[in-house]
Amino acid sequence: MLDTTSLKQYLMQCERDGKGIDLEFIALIDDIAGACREIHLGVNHGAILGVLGSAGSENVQGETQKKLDVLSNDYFIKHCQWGGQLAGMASEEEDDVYEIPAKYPRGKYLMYFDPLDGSSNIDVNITVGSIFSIVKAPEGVTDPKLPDYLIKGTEQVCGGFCLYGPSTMMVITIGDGVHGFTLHPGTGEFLLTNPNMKIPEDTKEFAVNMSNHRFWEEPVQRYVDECLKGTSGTREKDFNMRWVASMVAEVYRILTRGGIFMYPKDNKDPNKPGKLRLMYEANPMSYIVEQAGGLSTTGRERILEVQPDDIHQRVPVILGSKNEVQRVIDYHK
Ligand code: P6P
Repeated sequence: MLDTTSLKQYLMQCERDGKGIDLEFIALIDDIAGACREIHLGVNHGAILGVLGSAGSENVQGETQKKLDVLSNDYFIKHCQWGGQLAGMASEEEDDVYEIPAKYPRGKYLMYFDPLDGSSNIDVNITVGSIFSIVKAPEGVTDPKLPDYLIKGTEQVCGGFCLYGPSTMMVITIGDGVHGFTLHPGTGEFLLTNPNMKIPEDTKEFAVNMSNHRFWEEPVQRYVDECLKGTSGTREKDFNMRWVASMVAEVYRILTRGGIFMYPKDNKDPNKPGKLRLMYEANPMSYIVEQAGGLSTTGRERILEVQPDDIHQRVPVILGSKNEVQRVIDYHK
């Protein structure tokens, strides 16, 4: 086995080096890792455990819930509600903010999470993931209500995701770079296999759901059309395309070899300014991408600067290799 650092050893070293985290935070990450290990087992055993397929219910997003969506949400709550680190949590699968039961102590952090992102892929055995974001609760707030959760992405203490792919990996930032940890299926430890992940500033690979092309705004149509023209157009280089329909898989690929990921604003549903949710998808992923040297924007605004007005609000997302994202930003001006 690789003689590598575990997730807990990495975090303990950060605490000793005064990188702004405390033992309470480390205990919370340990609980999140426990939830992810349990989700890993559900995903990894596929149909064997009878956890695939639809739960026969809808979430607040109006999306049909898969059994594993509901189970993953339960695992996050079960592992994270009792330890005394959280003042409260908000989940994609919960209509309202989740109040920590009175029998448990409350702590100083708020957590936002998407317990199983990309779950439409689960029944077709394609990579899915969990995404989480942690902030400090407003000073002195131990019984947080919705307004207390509406905190900008720039205030995040931590952004992370767990990727249930050919291997299961935890990718995390506490503001000291981005580090990838691979789950050892035998010992259950997350081992540091990808320290200091950096996104190349340039790329030839874009990721977007092309079927929405006619609904996009002009700057995005222009950018993608130029990529498609390749060497026969103004870009003078050919591009490759990917679309996994699982944000965690796309972001991990971009962290590994560069790329630009777009779920832009479209007028398919004028009531939706985008598909992805700010608090538990766009914000944690944007923190990670920026810490890895990339950019993340709505096209008009840095995502981390967006002032939330609801825990389930949606935003357009354009993130990845710095020079490509900057080009899209320039096209919006
Ligand atoms: P579409 C998964 O449902 C998700 O939230 C992201 O992980 C993914 O990038 C996107 O939606 C896929 O959306 O419209 O292509 O199915």
